[in-house]
Amino acid sequence: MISIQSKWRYLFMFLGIQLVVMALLSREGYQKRVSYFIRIFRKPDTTGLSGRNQTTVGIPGGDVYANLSTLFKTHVNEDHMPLCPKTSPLIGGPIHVKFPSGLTLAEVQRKNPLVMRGGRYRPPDCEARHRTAIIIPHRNREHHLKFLLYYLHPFLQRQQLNYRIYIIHQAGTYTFNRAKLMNVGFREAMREEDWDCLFFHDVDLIPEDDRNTYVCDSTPKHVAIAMDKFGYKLPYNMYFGGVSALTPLHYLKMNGFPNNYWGWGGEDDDIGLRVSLGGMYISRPSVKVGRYKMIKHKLDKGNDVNPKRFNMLAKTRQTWKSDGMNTAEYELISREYMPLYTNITVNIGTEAGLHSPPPPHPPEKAEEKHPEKKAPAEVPVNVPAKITEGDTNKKPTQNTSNHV
Ligand code: UD2
Ligand code: MN
Repeated sequence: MISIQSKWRYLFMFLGIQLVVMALLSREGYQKRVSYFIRIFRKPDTTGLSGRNQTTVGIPGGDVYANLSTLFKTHVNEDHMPLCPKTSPLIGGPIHVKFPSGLTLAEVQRKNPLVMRGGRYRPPDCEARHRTAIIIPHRNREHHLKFLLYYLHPFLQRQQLNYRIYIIHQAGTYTFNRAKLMNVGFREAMREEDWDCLFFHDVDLIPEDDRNTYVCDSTPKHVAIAMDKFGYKLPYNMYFGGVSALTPLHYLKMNGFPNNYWGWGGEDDDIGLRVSLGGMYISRPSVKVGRYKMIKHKLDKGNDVNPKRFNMLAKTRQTWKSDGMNTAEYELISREYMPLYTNITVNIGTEAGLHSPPPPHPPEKAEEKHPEKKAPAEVPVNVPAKITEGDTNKKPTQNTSNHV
């Protein structure tokens, strides 16, 4: 016969086991289902802002514009503005990224009424703690730029940053040079304002989590750590492509980025190596937070795979001090203050310099045109390391689904 006391004991044991199971399910990623059951027993949330993370406010439906409208109603005396809180109360969690058809720049502008000419923003109700410049190398990617602006502006506003978006547009049709454009962006942005952090940002990468704050760390930060194109994993330890964040001091310590990588590939590994050569470490956000969706695309015309990249990478140790920010030569063509960004158009010349005609291209080896993705090389993050082929042999982006 079971006594009343032991009945209670069994009941408590049963409830305890249920709690443990729920906790495990929640840890394994079943938060949605578990919180659905929890919500059945809880009073309805009257704020409409309940999040999946207790310490932050979630974004209803993952909509990047969800809670921004509260800002527009704020009126504060500009002379007596309080410092913004350390963690913005507007920050949510995961963002649901999709690419609405028919989106126009005018629509993006309409949805961001507090963004000033030149893509400039300051929080209307508090003094920002951080001043961040976003530097985007660009040519012929207007379609991607529109989607990036659509997501980036509200994302940065929710983080209560003082920011400006710079598009560094390579003039002409000569081979693209991503890293040199970053050097131009650094100098032109710093000439304009005393930024305390610079984000170097591919035009086709959309952040997928609000908690990925666009502020600098005490060491150079590689931000795009988990991308859909690499299965939301870091492809290899020394990887430094996509999005990175450096203070002006970090940038100068590593002599900026290289100027001599023309075409696709290698420059990101050179930059990663420069961090170590400049005596610094790479920091990263967690894989949960540093998530990005890349708008799928083909390899661009005028950005063929750079066949010299392995030879160049083998020499970075010898070249980094004589090729970089200290030798970046360019000709500024125009600076335009567009409604959603500052457009800097620049002539960066060719391998032969700013004004001399380009040298004839040597014929490329057939396999260089479509290098196969190899197993990523394991190189410890903090140790200056020899770069091997595997590091820079990420397959250049080919046409796939999700193409917009
Ligand atoms: C990878 C890296 C990228 C860079 C590149 C090699 C990711 C997510 N990114 O990108 O950081 O290291 O390999 O060079 O792995 N661009 C233009 N117009 C052009 C060509 C390039 O605007 O005609 C800009 C644009 O901002 C683009 C970036 O350069 O996002 C990188 O070029 P990509 O997107 O063609 O190269 P991808 O995706 O393989
Ligand atoms: Mn890309």
